[in-house]
Parts: sequence; C-alpha cells; structure tokens
Amino acid sequence: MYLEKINLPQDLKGLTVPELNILSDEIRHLIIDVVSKTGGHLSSSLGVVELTIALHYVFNTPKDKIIWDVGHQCYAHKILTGRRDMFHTLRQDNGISGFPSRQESEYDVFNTGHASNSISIAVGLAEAKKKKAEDYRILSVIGDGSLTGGMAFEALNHAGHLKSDIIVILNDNEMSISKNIGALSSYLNRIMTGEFVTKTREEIKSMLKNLPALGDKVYKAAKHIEESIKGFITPGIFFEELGFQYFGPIDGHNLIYLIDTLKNIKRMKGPILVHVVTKKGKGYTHAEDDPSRFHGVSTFEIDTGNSKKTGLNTYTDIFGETIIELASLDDRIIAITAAMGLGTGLDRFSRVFPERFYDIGIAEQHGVTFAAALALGGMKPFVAIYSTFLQRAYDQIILDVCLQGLPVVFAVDRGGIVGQDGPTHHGVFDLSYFRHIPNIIVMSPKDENEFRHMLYSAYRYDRPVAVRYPRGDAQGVMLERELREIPIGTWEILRNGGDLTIVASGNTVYPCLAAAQILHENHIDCTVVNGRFIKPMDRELLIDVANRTKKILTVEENTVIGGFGSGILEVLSEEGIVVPVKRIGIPDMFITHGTQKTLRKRIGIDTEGIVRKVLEWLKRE
Ligand SMILES: Cc1ncc(C[n+]2csc(CCOP(=O)(O)OP(=O)(O)O)c2C)c(N)n1
Repeated sequence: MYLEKINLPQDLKGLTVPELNILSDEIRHLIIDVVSKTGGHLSSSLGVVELTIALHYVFNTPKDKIIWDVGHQCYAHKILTGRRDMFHTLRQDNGISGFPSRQESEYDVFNTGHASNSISIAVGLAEAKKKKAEDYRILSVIGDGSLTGGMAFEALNHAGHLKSDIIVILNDNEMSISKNIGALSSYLNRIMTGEFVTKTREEIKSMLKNLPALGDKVYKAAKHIEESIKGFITPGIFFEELGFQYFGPIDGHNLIYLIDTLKNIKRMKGPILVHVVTKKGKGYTHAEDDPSRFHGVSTFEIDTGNSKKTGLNTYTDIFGETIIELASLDDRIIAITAAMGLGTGLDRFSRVFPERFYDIGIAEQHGVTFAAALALGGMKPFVAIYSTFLQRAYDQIILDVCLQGLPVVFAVDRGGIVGQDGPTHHGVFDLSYFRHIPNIIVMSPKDENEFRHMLYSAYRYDRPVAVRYPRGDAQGVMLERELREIPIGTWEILRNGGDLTIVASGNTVYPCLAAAQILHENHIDCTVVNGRFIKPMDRELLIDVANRTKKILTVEENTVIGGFGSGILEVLSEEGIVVPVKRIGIPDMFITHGTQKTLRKRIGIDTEGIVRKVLEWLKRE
C-alpha cells in the first residue's frame, strides 16, 4: 500500500513511475468504495487520477496553484492533499465538501462548483502575482464540456491579450455529463484522431489544384509553400491563434508522458495549453460503460453498479413526462437544456422529439437568448435549467425574455436546498431574482399533480413564466389525467383557522399543513394558504386572511431577503394593512452541504421548525 504513506503531495516525490501507477489503482479503489456509500461525482474523478498525481508530482503545491474547473473531479486531489483519512465523510453532514473549498484546505485555491470559470481565475491570479512580484505557477484544469461555456472563451481571449503566465490543462474525455456537443468538441475530436492535420492539408492541396486555369502550375509552385503551411497547421492552431502555446494531445493515463510534458512546460512562460486525453469513469467498468449515469451518482452497489434509489417519482421525472405530453399537443414546443439532458429529465424527450430538443452546451446565457429568439420566431420554448445555473443568465432573462414579453417557459429544477452538493448548488436565490422582473409569472407547486397543471398553464399563458420545483421525490399524490389552466395569480386556502395564517410556497406547503395539524392538537388553529403564485400574488386572498387572522407566517425555501415573504410584506404595506408578519426561509448566509433533511431541520424549515416558530411567537405574546 503506497496510499497509506502519502499524506501530502511532497510524499509523492520519492516514488517511481511504476509505484505511482500502483498508487493510481489504490486511489481509484478508495474513490469507488467511498462514493458507492456517499454518492458523488464518480466518473469525472476516476478520469483524472493520473493527471492529478502528475500535477502534484511535478508542481509545488500549495505554492503553485491548481484550479479545478467545476471542481467535481477533485476527489484524487483531496485524497493527496491531507484529506485521505476524512475522505469517507465526503459530502456528508459535517464531512468534507464534494467540491474544492478554501475553508477546507490551503490546497483548494478557489471554491468552484459552476463550470467554465477556471481560466478567468487563473488570469486574475496571474495578474495579482505579477503586481506583487511573486513567484509561483498557476494551472487551471478544465474539461472539454466546461470549455463550451462562454466564460472560458472570454478568459482565453483575455489571457492571450495579457500574455498571462498560466497553464491550462484541457481534460478532454469527449464527454460533458452526456456526450459533449458543438463545433469545438468536433474540432477537439479531429485533433485527437489526427484527422485534423491530414484533412486540412488535403483540403489545401485540392483547393490549390482546382484553381481554374492555373491550378496545376500553382500547385507545383506552391508545393514548397505547402511545406511552410504545414508549420501552421498544428493540431492546436485554434488555441495558438488565441496566443497560447499548444501541447498535445497527450494520453492522460500515461504517467510518463504526463510527467515529462509537465516538467518541460513548467519552465515556460506565457499562456500554455496542454491537451490531455482521458477516459471518463476510467478503472470502473460500469462507469466506463455508462459515464453519464456515474457522472453524479447516488449510493450504488459496487459489483453490479445498481443504485439504491427509492421508488417514488421525482419532480424531474414528472417534468420529463409532462413535457412530452405537452409536445404531443403542440408541435411548436421545443425543449432546451444546457448540458443537463439527464439531470433535467429531458433524455426521453430527446429521443421522442429529436428535432425539437436542443442541448446547447454549458451555455446558460446563450440558451436563454436562443429560447427568446425561438419564441420570437413563433415557437414555444421550455428552458430547463437548474435554479443555481440559471443565475448565470440573469441579464438574458430580464432583457432578452421579459422586456420583450416573449413566451419562454423556465423549468427551474432544483429550487431550494439540494443537499450534498452544497452552497454552490443550492437553488435558494431564484424567487428573489425572478420576483422583481416585470412581465414574468412565477409559480411553485405544492405537489406533482399541481406541477403538471402549472406546466400546462405556463404553456397556455403565452408570457414569460418560471415554474420552480425542488430536487428529489415528489409527494406521491394521485395525478389527474386531464391538464387544466390555473387562473393567473390565484392562491388556495387548504385549511381554515382563526389564530394565524401560514402562507406557504412550493414544497413547504405540506410541512406547513403537517405543522398546522400538530398546532391544532395544541389548541392553535391556523389557516394554511398555498401561495402557489409567487408573482403575481393573490392580493384579495391575502388581504382577507390578514384581516381575519391578524397574524401571518410566511414559509419558503428561498432566501428570506427579497423572496416570497418579502413580497407579502410589500403587498400588506401597499394595502396599508398592519399585522405582525414573521418569515421562515433561508437565512442571510450560505448553506453548507448535508442531506436535505438535516439542512432543513437545521434551518428550521421542516414541520418541527414551523411548529416551534409558531409556539415561540405566540408564547412571547
Ligand atoms: C454553469 C454550470 N452549468 C452546469 C453545470 C453542471 N455540470 C457539472 S459538471 C458538467 C459537465 C462538465 O463536463 P467536463 O467539463 O467535460 O468535465 P467531465 O465531467 O467530463 O470531466 C456539468 C454540465 C455546472 N456545474 N455549472
């Protein structure tokens, strides 16, 4: 066992390459074993084991800085940088994070989680280093999927201009979560197969030969030019043109090649790009065979690869089924995902309606404007993006969709606490970032039956609409077959009581109903309202319950600042109604990782927390 002796990267330096190869196997075993029990990002982490070893072997971390794009592939890095013994706590309550975290280790340079920003981070650090006349190397490791994000190009462009001393390691496995898409991905693929150089030369030859009249002569005369052209047609010409020195493609599982190349470039200055080719899921057959399923996986059995999942439908499943139903009613319906076909439940849609499905890459901003224009051209686009990733497209939502009142439906999955992925992934800002935009309708369902009606309503309203729903199992209620349109801005009273009103939003409705039942047993009678429209609000109903019960508690799984409860305060203030209001929601802080259940409990947003809040409030009075 070599792994037992490796506590920090410097312990690697005494090992031979064959020993490092054995270490790679040991690290893979540990990752597979732990992730099978904790869940996590398996395929990506397995793909970069040798690369991680080589980087820590050649460079002098933590003085040299390695920035992991997205950060989901950082498990080997964590194991090699002092966290081997804690690795079994990965993503657990009070355990280590599944992403790089500066709070956790000095080896984690930046808290990443969202894609495509690692080159910007490298460029910024390089400028700071220059200004302070410091001496260290800066590397960003970015996948071919993350390279589809606009930010990555903005940073390449800037780095070429500044001639930044940065090393970009392009980890190319031809996969995003699903198969990577786009012209750039095909370009990288041509480089890897060697097709690029041969094909381009052939094209130039035939172009010269086919020049009218002069063709053959020019061809001969240009023969020597071809030789000089050869020099220009390096595989990485695209990157070279942006001012980067390109090296590769290199086998990312061959430690000798990796170490040699990294040692050579370590001494070089200016922007460098090393193109490393890896296999996603490397070393675990089930993940190699189905890297997408094992990209982000819940707990699974190692032998069979089967996951241990519950039988209930998730909101994502319901979305995936309902959008197929809607699309069969109207052939203008289009589904768009930003590299999350599986995660958003659109995989079946992509097979049933391949012509009406677009995976636009990790490019949320482009996706939203693309949808706006589809709507402009007469289509009915549904943009399915997780709440947290849609933050990237805030400006596009405002200007390109809402300002123009274009009928784009945002299917905002993973709204609220998401659990083990932690602060970079909780979708707790969306009600706030949507609510203040003119023209948009914002809804959140209490259960999957209402969710289906909301999706149908969103399609019917012919306006910008956001439907926000949580990660995980739905309520398990019966589904009405027939879809119906919910009148815009109407709430529903689910229970009547005179002591106070609880107005709940989305997935907090059922916990509020359960709380009301417990309170009833304690002789406190609550009205419970399903505040299913976050915008517009049901003013009439709100005024009525406020006047009747004289006390209002709002509950939402969104930051309390600018969210659902804030909206209720605004309406009451505008209407001149003075009643005490308390709000339960996400406090003004970043929420760590942990199970959804534990985090909700800790925040006080579960049934028990709601009961406690009401009892404390009434007792104080
Ligand atoms: C802005 C943003 N959108 C979507 C995601 C979800 N996501 C996480 S990893 C990933 C694919 C990344 O592919 P790549 O960079 O090639 O890394 P690989 O997993 O293949 O190693 C996606 C889409 C994200 N993290 N950030």
